[in-house]
Amino acid sequence: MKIIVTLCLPLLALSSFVRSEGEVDNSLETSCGEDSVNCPLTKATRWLLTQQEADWSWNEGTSSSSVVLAMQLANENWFLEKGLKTQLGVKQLEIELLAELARSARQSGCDNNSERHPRLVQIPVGRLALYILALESTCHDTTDFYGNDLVEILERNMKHFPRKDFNNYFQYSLGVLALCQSGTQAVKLKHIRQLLEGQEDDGCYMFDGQGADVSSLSLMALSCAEDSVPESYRSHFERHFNKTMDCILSKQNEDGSVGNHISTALASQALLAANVDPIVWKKEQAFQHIFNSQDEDGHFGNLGATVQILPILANRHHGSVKEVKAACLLNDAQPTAAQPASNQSAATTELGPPITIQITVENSVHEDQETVTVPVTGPAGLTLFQFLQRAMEISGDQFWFESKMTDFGNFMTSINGIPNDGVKHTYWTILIGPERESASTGSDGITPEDGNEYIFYYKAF
Ligand code: B12
Repeated sequence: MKIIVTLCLPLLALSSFVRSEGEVDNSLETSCGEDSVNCPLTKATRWLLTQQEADWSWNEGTSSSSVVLAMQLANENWFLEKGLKTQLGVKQLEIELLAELARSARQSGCDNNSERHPRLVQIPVGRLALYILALESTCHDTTDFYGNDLVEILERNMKHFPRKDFNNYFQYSLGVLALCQSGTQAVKLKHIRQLLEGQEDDGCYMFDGQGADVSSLSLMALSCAEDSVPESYRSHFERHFNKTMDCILSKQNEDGSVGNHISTALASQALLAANVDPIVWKKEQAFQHIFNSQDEDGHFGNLGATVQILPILANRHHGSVKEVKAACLLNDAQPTAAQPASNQSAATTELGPPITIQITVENSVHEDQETVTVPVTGPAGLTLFQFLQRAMEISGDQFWFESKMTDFGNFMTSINGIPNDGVKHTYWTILIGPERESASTGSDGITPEDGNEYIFYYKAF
């Protein structure tokens, strides 16, 4: 019970701080109030803790950094209270990064006898940035991480943009957020310029779609880097800063939403980071929209959605690591009592009678590529991803695919030998049914019903 109370404390503290500034903002209290067990923040953090695996990682080691970051943004005392599972989770994060650094050094032909060169690190920039943010939020010195200067590595790796695995401004913004909240905390003008260069005429960014996820990350990064902007560049900076803010605000609907619940949470974080008046961005409605999307179990659809939404439930954003770090200095916390038991018995899905679905592969980029449709039969209750695996087993050379694990589950990286191309920006997307509706989640999050059709559509962005 102790942890529940603690988790909600930052909310209460923050809302009273805001009130002391003269604004009345009850939205967070409404969400937690006296019933802290049911407050969205508590429910979400408890769910994330149930997702910790037997080796103390999250999502096969893919998501430990984003979970640790989100947990710390939700409540900096999570790490400082020194709960055993928390410490093991953070140790696991360190091991994962050390393993990635070692793998990367090996791939670069760097063995134990040669000097490790930071330029050779091959961890994608977005992932490295998330590691740095997670480590910073848990009181690590990222300029000396077991002898590695992660900040210098990040700087060097941000030089070549765009390139494979580092080709969108969501990742670039994460890089800037990490630079801005680690090391000397100064962001070089070239990084700020690059972020502004990515803006389209309306202030939005590529891949924003109906939401404004990329613009939101960019605005958080720009807000964080604002202090590094030299006077001579300030008016240019402000013009562009305001354009991105306008992009986000222009996408907000009457009910406070900006695209789906994830986009709404990121937009809210961005507008909070940019100090926009909560009345202007309909904070209460936006929060309500986010709360309404929460599952009984506390998650927001999947792990990726939950970690991205969590900070705003604590009235924080991706630029709040600086604030969270301040607690490291006051680290005289006592070891805590037990943490809530994590429910490691993964929910098992009941499988039903056999159903048949159609999987269509359509290529709008290479027109000579024939459209292929493969029927697959399997028990109701399997996810679309599991149907895809079956399709690959039974269809001979008609259908095969490759995927990689991410915070949001399995991401299709190649189908029938055609890979996503991050340079030409041609990618596999998922459309559903005769209406060809764009899927709102990936193949792990979709549970097909008999007769459903899924179109894997290769298109240029
Ligand atoms: C850029 C982007 C894309 C690009 C990725 C290529 C590129 N150049 O980077 C493209 C356009 C290909 C894309 C496709 C899709 N995307 Co997308 N994408 C994003 C975005 C804006 C940023 C991702 C990123 O770079 N993260 C930063 C890095 C550090 O993290 P990362 O784990 O390495 O990122 C990789 C994965 O996120 C992966 N990825 C991207 N989208 C998706 C979606 C799913 C379901 C999965 C499993 C993985 C995945 O690509 C990233 C780059 O390699 C996010 C926004 C967000 N809020 O996260 C949406 C987002 C992740 N995408 C989303 C969706 C729904 C899709 C699609 C299913 C859309 C569709 N109908 O086809 C497809 C996935 C199809 C597939 N192949 O499996 C949703 C996921 C929602 C959910 N509840 O699961 C998000 C959150 C947007 C949103 N607000 O709804 N996406």
